[in-house]
Amino acid sequence: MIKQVIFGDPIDTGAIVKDIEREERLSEWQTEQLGDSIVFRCALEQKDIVYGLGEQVRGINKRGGRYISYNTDNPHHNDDSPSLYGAHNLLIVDGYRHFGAFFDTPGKVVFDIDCNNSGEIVVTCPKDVRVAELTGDSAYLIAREFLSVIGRSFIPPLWAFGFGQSRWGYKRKRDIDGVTEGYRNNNIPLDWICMDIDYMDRYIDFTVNEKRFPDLKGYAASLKSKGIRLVPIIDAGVKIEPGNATYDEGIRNGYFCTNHEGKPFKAAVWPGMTHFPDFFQPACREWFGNEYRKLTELGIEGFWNDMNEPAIFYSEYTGALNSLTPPPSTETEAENNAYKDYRNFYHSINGKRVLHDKVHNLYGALMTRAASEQLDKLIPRRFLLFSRSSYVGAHRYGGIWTGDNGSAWDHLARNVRMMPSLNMVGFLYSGADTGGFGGNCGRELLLRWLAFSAFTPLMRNHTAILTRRQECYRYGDTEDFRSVVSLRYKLLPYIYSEFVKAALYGDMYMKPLGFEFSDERSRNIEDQLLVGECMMIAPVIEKGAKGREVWLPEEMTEVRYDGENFHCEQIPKGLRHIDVKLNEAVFYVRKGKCVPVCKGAQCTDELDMRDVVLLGAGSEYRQYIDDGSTKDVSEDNIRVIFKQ
Ligand code: MIG
Repeated sequence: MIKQVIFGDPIDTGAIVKDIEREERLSEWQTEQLGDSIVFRCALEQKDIVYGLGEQVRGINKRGGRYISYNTDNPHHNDDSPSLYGAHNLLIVDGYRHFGAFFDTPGKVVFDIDCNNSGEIVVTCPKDVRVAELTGDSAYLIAREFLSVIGRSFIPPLWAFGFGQSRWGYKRKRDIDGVTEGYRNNNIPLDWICMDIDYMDRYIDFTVNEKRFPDLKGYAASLKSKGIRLVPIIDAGVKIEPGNATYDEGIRNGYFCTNHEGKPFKAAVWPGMTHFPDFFQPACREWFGNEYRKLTELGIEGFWNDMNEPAIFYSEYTGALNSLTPPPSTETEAENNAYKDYRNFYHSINGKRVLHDKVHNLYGALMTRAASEQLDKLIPRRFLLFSRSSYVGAHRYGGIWTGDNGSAWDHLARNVRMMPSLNMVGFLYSGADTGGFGGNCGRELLLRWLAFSAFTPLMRNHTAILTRRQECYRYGDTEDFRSVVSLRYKLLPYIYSEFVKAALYGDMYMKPLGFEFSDERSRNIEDQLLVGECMMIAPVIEKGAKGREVWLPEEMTEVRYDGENFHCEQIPKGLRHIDVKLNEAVFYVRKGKCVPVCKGAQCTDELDMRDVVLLGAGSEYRQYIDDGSTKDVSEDNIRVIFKQ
């Protein structure tokens, strides 16, 4: 069941696309207006688990923490950082009773989830907010109800489920050639390579540095013939550069955010001083989205949108170099320059001037929407698009990556815990910077991380400039890497099919164990996940570990891929210790189910997903399969295959 209560006069965020019945008051939450805020409270039982919040720190169970939805660029985040790159204001309480709430506002929201041992949740929102209240028989059913009102997930093409390699600092064609050769020569599969800001002319959006990337069109075509796509980055800020068409058109049409005096707001990002497109204006969205044409005309079919919180180094008001100040780890410290600047510029929303701070969390989501709506017209096939900043609703337009993390074991663990939370709020196509963005990634960490990312829809190795080279062929003996990345390709018939079915049916692709199993052990597991309807994974996320403990809530088939063959073993319900070598990824096929695997290939263009073998104790599998790029995604493309 879902109903909504509207407080004040909230702006429509676009998160909810279905009509929901309106009520006067919430059932589970006490409401109190305090000045410009509304505070919602509810008491928790001792064993209640609190799910939700999508891209956030700490556990799958959010209990015991304080979190702030206020999209922030914090590359040095840890479990006490209040804010990350997205705002996903859903909570689901799971215990004797099951209920949830979505706090739908583009402004700042503070969640205190039994942080002071008060035994209650306290949510502080701006006074204009729409609250959707959910009830149901289980946390899983509540999540599904939520997914049913926010609309269908973005579905990228098949190649976007292949492995992607990225690094900030591929400066010229030669660098990309090196990556292509490194992967192909070592027989490690690869489908796409990101182009970071270095490909542009002085970091100006929609330009290409012709000296360093001559004939990008020809280059993109020749790479594509080898089964490799180029995926360039687009930043939010447009360089102030009279004579540049994007800048000139933006100025001429009043498409940029404005300052206190009503002139275009100036802030420094990578290109130097920029203006920010006012994505709240429909005409601006259409214009900016159309600019991607300058790259789609060169054969580009995938993009990543960055710096769209928006990240600000300094502005015409704050002056100081913000990126060099330590990142915020508490709310008060978080009063950095970017936060001050969010009160220094305005949007035009339905003809009204609105301070950015009030609608901050929607900015990145609207950039995604701008790009997606036009790419849909520009490209006759499905395209890849993923963004750093997001709000619920953007999941219909693109995927997300979880922003800047670090080459450290706790970031791998956080990646594992974030995935099911992201799925609850619709972001099925998501993943983290595998191997970690900041810092130097060692061999063991990269292999363990790849063995987890092999199951996430977005599987991309990405790292920052000046860090250790992180491509899979740079760590000596490449055999282990070949084994782990090849497993991903062998599993693509399953991963792709489960992803698309989850999108079609408004379901989650990755789930906490507690969504399907009600025993206390399953409810409290933070390092095992359900993947699709038929699989459970138990990634190794500890340094130096030779294996790990695995909880099987039911009898399952344990599957081990050693680089050559799959080995299956029936395992009874219970606790078990497994050894996991560095070249392995162990997964479990659920009771009575099957997982299809194929032969694998160096790229998805060469993958035969029709020729599959079923692993597991079940007798059939319902496989979604298409040409990998048709926009006509429907249930008609599901076929039932039976075990031989
Ligand atoms: O200020 O484009 O999160 O993935 O490599 C850093 C350079 C800007 C931040 C992104 C990261 C990207 C980097 N960008």
